[in-house]
Amino acid sequence: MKCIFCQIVSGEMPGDILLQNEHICAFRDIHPAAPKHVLIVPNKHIASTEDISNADRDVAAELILAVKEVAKLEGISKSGYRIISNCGSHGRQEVKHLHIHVLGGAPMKHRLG
Ligand code: DGP
Repeated sequence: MKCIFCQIVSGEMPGDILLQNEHICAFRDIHPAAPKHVLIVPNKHIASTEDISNADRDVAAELILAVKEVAKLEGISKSGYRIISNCGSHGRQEVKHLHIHVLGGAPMKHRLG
C-alpha cells in the first residue's frame, strides 16, 4: 500500500498541487497551520531526513530550490515564511514521507516552535 503522499504525487489521490517537476511535488496542506501552508515532497518515497542518501543529492537540492518557487507562487517571498521538516517521533512527524512545510501569510507567533 502506497503512502498518502506517494498517492498524491502519482495522482491516485487528489491534492491541491502547486508545482511538480521530475524530482518534487508541492501541494497545499490539508490542515493549514498558517494562511499559506504548502508541503514540498520528493516524488520518490524517502521516509524522512534520516533516510536521505548521497544518491539523493539532486532531490535534496530540488526540495530546497522549490521552497523559493513556492514562496513566489504563494506571494510570500517578500513578507517571509518559515520552513519546517519534522523527523521521527520526537520531531512529531506524522506522515512518513519526507516533506518540507512552507508556512507564511502572517507573522509567526514565536521565533521557534
Ligand atoms: P508532519 O507532522 O510534519 O508529518 O505533517 C504532516 C502534514 O501532512 C500535516 O500538516 C497534515 C498533512 N496531511 C496529512 N494528510 C494529508 C493529505 O491527505 N493531503 C494533504 N494535502 N495534506 C495532508
